[in-house]
Amino acid sequence: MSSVGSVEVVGQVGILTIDNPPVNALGHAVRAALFDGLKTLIANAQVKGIVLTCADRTFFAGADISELGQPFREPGLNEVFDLLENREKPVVAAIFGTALGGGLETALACHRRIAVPSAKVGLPEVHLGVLPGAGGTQRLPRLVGVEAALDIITSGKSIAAKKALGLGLIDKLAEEGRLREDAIAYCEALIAENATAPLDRVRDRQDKVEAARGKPEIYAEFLKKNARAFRGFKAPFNIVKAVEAAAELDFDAGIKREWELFDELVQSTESAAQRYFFFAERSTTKVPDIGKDVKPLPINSVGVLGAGTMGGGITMNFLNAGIPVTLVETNQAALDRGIGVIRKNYENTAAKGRMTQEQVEQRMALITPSLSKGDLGEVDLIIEAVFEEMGLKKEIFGELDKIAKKGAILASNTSFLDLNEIASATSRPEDVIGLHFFSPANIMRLLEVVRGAETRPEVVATGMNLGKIIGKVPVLSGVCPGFIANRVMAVRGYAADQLVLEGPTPQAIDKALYDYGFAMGPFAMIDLVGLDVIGRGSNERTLYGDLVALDRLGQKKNGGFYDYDENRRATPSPVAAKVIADFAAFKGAQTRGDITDEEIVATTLYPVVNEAAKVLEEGIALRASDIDVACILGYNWPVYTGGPMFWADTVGLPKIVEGLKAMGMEPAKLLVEKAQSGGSFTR
Ligand code: 3H9
Repeated sequence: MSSVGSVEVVGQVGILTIDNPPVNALGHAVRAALFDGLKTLIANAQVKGIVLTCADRTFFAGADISELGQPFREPGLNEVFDLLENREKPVVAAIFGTALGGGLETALACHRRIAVPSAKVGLPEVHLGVLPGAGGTQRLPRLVGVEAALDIITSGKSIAAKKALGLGLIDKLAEEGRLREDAIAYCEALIAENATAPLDRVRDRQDKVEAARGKPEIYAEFLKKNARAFRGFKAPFNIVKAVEAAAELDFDAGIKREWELFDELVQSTESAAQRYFFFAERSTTKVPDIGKDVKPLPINSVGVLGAGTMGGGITMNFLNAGIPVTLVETNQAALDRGIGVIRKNYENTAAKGRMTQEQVEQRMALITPSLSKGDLGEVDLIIEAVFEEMGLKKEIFGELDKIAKKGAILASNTSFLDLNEIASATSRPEDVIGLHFFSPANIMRLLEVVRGAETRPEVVATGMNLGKIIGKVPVLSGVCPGFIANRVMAVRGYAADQLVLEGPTPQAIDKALYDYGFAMGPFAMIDLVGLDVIGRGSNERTLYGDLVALDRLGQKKNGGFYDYDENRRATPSPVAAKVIADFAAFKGAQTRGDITDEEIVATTLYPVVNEAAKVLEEGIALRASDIDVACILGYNWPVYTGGPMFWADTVGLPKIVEGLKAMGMEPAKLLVEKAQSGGSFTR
């Protein structure tokens, strides 16, 4: 046998075990080992049934993602599946960990599936911009029905073993810790049964797919119901077509159709971008000068200063992870209000059935409310989440320096202030770090970890490790105004503010960016946030200031760039149009003629690419993919474009350089260098 596969025989049962760490991905070596192992066991006359399983931490977690889109090497999964679906010997998949994608498809090609209760199964290919291309779209509907299959495959979500049993996706639960024994016993029972009954295969089951035959309305309704979630993506549409093929075609024709639809996706830029993002997300924690020998410090207790929206959201992350939080406010009313909001958030989750009341109480019991910073003397990590004002932050850090125990981490949630200046207010700048959460902090997955000039490696490692503890993706940033995501995305806003003075309406600009894939355009966004957040306090005359002067604060009052009806539906605003025209005249802005959506996108997003190149050039971000991860997770940049850097490579760097010059902007040095040398940021 090869180095990744081994066979053994226990009585009448042959056991084929694959061992390909870390997650037993079904790359070429694994497929070859499966093929050889199965052939060996099928040829062995003593063996009457087969158990297929894996070593280490999980059943196959899917095809090897790095092989997708590469030239294909035999044997393919379908050849392996032909052996699994042999008619002589029953094959039982023994599942633990996560049987995902091609891993679950392998299990579906076995005659039976047994899993421990902690196992999870799913078809997450949609997140990689593809569909299950090894029979998943054809076999799953045969087990669970077309509607459940549509839901499972387009959502990509994992299903716990117990639920999978209820759905008919697996056949039996094993006792936790006894998978091998239970799988062998199950296989022996099948061997005995098989003496009297022919082996049945998932591919032969027809009742569930026949029930859906000739019903195109199922797919039309499903697409309509999910129009918002599927917008911009390609994979969900091909998945729906493939599942429809399962109902309408015979199995072999369905497999052929599935492959065509898979192939179309795997060649697409959208899938390339999503696969790039998969690895990009996982590489953020690799910090070149912080090796595995630098151990993160233990975080068993946390203090949060400020119980407002940010402080409350930050607190929830730790409560969810079972870590006690001392939450400090300056007055009782603010403290009560903050804690009330946290409770309400949890109760809403419980009302939706996603949490029990007991879990709500367990989390709430982890909060120690306090009106004194003096109560933070023993916590391992203190996160300051107060008003963005340097004087205030320095005062607080000066106090914390006196209160916090030796070695405690002092973190600021500042979103644009100079962390080094904040750290200078303490006698221990080596223990100071930025932990920049994005609002709503309990939901958004991005955590920017800001490394100050003096932050010690253990403290950086602890910040990066927090991602694992609280389920965020940490991206390391150096110190600069706005750090990575806010800094590069602010440029989109400036560009849009300038462009709106040159003729295109707020709705035209918003529409072009919405169609690009953002959840909303910059003007709809500012109306939602409130114009007063930006429009007040400037000494200069500004567009926002002019709107605020008319008491147009956005959705919350009198409309802003749009007018709103009582259902908050936006319509173009003649008042805003006049304010814009007056301000443009005041600024002497040149009006341009007709402008296409493509030009709007270029005018607002090329500057983002330029700023991102500067962030990279200055060493603020470690790598281009970190910037993409930050924009995708912090600003909902559409993942199927890969983020600003991957997108720039798709557009072509010389074109971006020319575009920036045509706008009168100076392209970043790194951008020019790469454009001239035929280089790229991400490919
Ligand atoms: C598919 O199956 C297509 C088929 O339908 C059809 C084909 C014809 N491939 O996430 P972690 C690496 S598409 C390659 O940190 P965790 C990962 O990069 C596939 N590499 O661990 C990381 O490497 P590193 C469908 C993979 O415990 C290391 O393993 N399947 C793959 O937090 C550890 O990963 C999926 O989409 C892979 N398939 O989570 C499942 N998977 O250490 C994708 C992982 O160098 N995987 N790696 O950074 C996952 O969701 C999670 O990795 C899993 C473990 C839940 C399994």
